[in-house]
Amino acid sequence: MNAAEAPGWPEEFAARYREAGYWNGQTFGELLADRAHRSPDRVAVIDGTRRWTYRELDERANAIADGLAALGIRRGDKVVVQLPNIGEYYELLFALFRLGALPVFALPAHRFAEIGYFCEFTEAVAYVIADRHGGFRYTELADKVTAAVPGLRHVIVVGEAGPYLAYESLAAKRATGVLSGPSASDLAFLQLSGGSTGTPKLIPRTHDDYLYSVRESARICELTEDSIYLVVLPAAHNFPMSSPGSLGVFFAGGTVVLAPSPAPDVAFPLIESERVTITAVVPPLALAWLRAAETSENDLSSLRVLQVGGAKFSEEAARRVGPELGVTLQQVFGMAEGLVNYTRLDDSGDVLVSTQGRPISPDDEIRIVDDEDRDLPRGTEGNLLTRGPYTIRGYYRAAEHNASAFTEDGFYRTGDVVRMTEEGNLVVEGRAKDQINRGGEKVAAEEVENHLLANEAVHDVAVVSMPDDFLGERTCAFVIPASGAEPKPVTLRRFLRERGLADYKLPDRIRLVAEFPSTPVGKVSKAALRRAITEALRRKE
Ligand code: J2J
Repeated sequence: MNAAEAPGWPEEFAARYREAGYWNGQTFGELLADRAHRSPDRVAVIDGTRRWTYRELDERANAIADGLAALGIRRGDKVVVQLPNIGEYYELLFALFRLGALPVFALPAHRFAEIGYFCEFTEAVAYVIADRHGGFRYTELADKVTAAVPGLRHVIVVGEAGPYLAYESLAAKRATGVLSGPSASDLAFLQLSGGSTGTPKLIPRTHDDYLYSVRESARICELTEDSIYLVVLPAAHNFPMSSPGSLGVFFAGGTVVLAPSPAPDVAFPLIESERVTITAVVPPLALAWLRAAETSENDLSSLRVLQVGGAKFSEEAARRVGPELGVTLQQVFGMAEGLVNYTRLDDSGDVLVSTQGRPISPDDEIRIVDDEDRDLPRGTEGNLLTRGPYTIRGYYRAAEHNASAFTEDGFYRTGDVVRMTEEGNLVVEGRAKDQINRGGEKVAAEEVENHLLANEAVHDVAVVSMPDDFLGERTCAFVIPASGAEPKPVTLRRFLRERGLADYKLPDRIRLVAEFPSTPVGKVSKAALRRAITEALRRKE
């Protein structure tokens, strides 16, 4: 991988991280092999009535890796993976890790606009889907993607493959050549950034750096062979994958249980029947679970830790978690770019409910600065910058954006506004990046704006967040119509859907205006627009 594609750590930092034992030279493929050797018969994955022991997961990963190799998929190739929470996801993940091919993690909610872009931009050789899920036919999406991206050589389908290649047939294929696996300093995958730019950014993570964060997360969350982790969020999201997530559980030798939906009527029975000990949710889900637990007859007593993260969890709701669910709340403030903060399980009640925790590593460098990058005194809120052994030094193929998203000495500008408490915990106070956090789902304002600007009836547009009791924030698009046009919100929303934008990115509200308020330097004042919509909501307009 050349440095222009994915900027790595300067050699002096890499040497330091190796010396400290953070980067220990193990790959994810080796991690699974090691587990399969040590506890072959323990259950690694549960998906409905299907179970995989560590030995079975290991063997299947090898068989699938052989099948992929037989298709000509090689080390360094990109494979867009868009699977729901099913066991095959982990077989495929480890198969790709072993080959050294890089999964590009898409979410099940993504549609043509996102998938087409990922395939094109990464020059992906394959796209892996389930035939259908949640009432959506992914094979139809694949028809559009293959027509638009000629370089995509294979579509691999779990389930009814139609004209495409059946995932199951991969396990029967045999590779002809010898696999040359990756080394730990190679990229392991490309993860999605929540983003604030017109096109989604991709995050290059190595085996070395990611595995370090996974091992330490497993330790901080006190995972053992007896841990049973329920995956309720989309399995490919960074939180349920690595904080400590499924990979942390595999490291510890515990069991991963897949929930097909996060709804309490699906998740609660699974917690009861599989004796789940830990799970991770976003704030709106925590609220939904708190409400459902009031009347639920399910036995949730096995659950010891409820992790909440992805968006700010209100202190009021946080206070209810311990007493009402009988668990320890753990707040997690993380980002796919790297830095992850946890409240520790033995922190005092006040720290658990009122802070978002502290970093994983003693070598996570934290700076809280003003708009001129000057360090602020402890306790003052400011922009969070970070650098460390598992935080990237640049996005994948994004040299221009990297110049502003990172400082010259390699600190990542998180776009989060935080303060640090006396005892060193971070409290998220707000956001400086142009992004809407819809209950943990991130929407880049500029991306939605660009799509709306493609509509003839739209002269200009500004997308901002508006407060929402349940999701924390929702999306509002202010639109200046083209002269003579009067676009209807439903028409604009349909237009976005037809362009293949994921549903969660569609504006919850669209307001037509004649002009935008501006800042003293003449830019659109998004702060004034946010105030305007907040005020209108308060007046119930
Ligand atoms: C406030 N904002 C938060 C929190 C994330 C673990 C947990 C979450 C993510 C994640 C992750 C927040 N309070 N507790 O990758 O490994 C917002 C911040 C942050 C952005 C990152 C993980 N937890 N956020 O959410 O890449 O704005 O990762 O910069 O999706 O979510 O989003 P994402």
